[in-house]
Amino acid sequence: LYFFMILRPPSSTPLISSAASDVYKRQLSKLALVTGITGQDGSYLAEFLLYKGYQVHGLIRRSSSFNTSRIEHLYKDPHEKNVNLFLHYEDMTTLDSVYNLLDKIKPDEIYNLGAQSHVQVSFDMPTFTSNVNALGNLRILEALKSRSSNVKFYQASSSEMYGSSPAPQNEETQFRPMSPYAVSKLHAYWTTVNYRESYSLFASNGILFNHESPRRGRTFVTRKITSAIANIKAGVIDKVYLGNLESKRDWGYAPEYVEVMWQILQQNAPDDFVIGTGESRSVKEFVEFAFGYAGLDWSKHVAQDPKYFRPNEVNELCADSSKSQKKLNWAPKIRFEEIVKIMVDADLKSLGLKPIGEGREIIEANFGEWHL
Ligand code: NAP
Ligand code: G4F
Repeated sequence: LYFFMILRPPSSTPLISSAASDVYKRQLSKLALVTGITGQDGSYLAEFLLYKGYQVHGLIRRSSSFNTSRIEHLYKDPHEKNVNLFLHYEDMTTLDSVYNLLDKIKPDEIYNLGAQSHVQVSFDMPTFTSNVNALGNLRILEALKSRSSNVKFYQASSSEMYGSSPAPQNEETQFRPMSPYAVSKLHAYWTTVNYRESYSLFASNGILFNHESPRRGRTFVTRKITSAIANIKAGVIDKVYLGNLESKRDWGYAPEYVEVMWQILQQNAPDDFVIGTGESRSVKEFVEFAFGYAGLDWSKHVAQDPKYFRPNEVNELCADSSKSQKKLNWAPKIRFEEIVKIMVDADLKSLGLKPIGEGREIIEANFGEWHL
């Protein structure tokens, strides 16, 4: 009940009432609207924007169980003083209140991160995936168009869109999507470009390669592995079942990637940017390194189950981020081994086990300020 009290958005009164606009006084430098704020990236982005002095408005969807665990530490009751984070119920499949929200809160920046983001699930739920990912983006851009808005819009595009195009991939590489998820993201990508070119909206795509963290959902392969390691160490399970171990991904560290989302919207002109580390590793390499770091023999604990193989597989993703390096002066700090260490340590700690210890040091050496 306590958590419900502190976390619930102000749902008993209309979120957008005439009085509400008084609440959102523009005492702060800028105001951002974030879809997908309860997800991995949304939660880090909210943290980063609050640190930058933004007032942050997040859309969350109604759920019968808590879906706000990643932003619990950021949320304050709106009746308190100096509240800079506000939550609004919405769903990407309808976005009923998006026009009202734009009128009332007048955001300077919109980060569209809300998505059915699981590739394998998209094969089971293709129309839902498209409704959320493709039409959700279109709903926001239509609203922006109709308001001839000066809002800056960021679209969370994905390296998954490259599909079968050979690595390395950059902004010029042909898209050859291989999943309903990729197709839906491609729709959103092109809608963003199209609305930029047709209506002069400040609308940019970040084409982000895989990025991970201790906040990664537990059904994505990296977190599934690191969480299994902690559970094996704790004696809760003995085996983890995976699918294809041969596919290769370019894995980066999520907190760094939300910083660059913000940077993309601070440019003078809208544009599209590839963001990745330029290093591609197989799922098997992730398994070997993560189990090795935790002092476990992976071959005793990893088995394969055909149910985790996809109808179609993207074999290799590897970013050529040279445009971002040049134009945004962006380069990744945290590399593959370090991400694995950070994630294994965090999962050990969350089960009350002693972390191996290097994960914390890596964060302290590379971050400060907003990400501690
Ligand atoms: P995530 O953890 O799965 O978060 C997705 C967010 O979208 C969650 O807040 C989720 O809410 C919300 N959402 C899903 N369906 C919704 C709906 N119908 N209405 C409203 N909200 C909905 O994803 P992520 O890893 O943070 O990724 C953020 C974005 O970047 C996504 O668009 C993803 O496709 C894209 N992307 C991610 C990566 C990556 O490697 N992480 C790479 C490239 C692009 P609940 O919490 O209620 O589920
Ligand atoms: O962790 P994954 O599910 O990530 P995937 O499919 O690359 O998608 C992620 O990255 C995209 C960017 O390229 C995002 F747009 C997307 O939203 C998401 O964040 O799977 C990674 C690889 C795949 O090749 C998969 O087949 O791991 C393989 N894999 C092997 N066993 C598994 C498993 N993936 C999952 N989820 N679960 C397994 O048991």
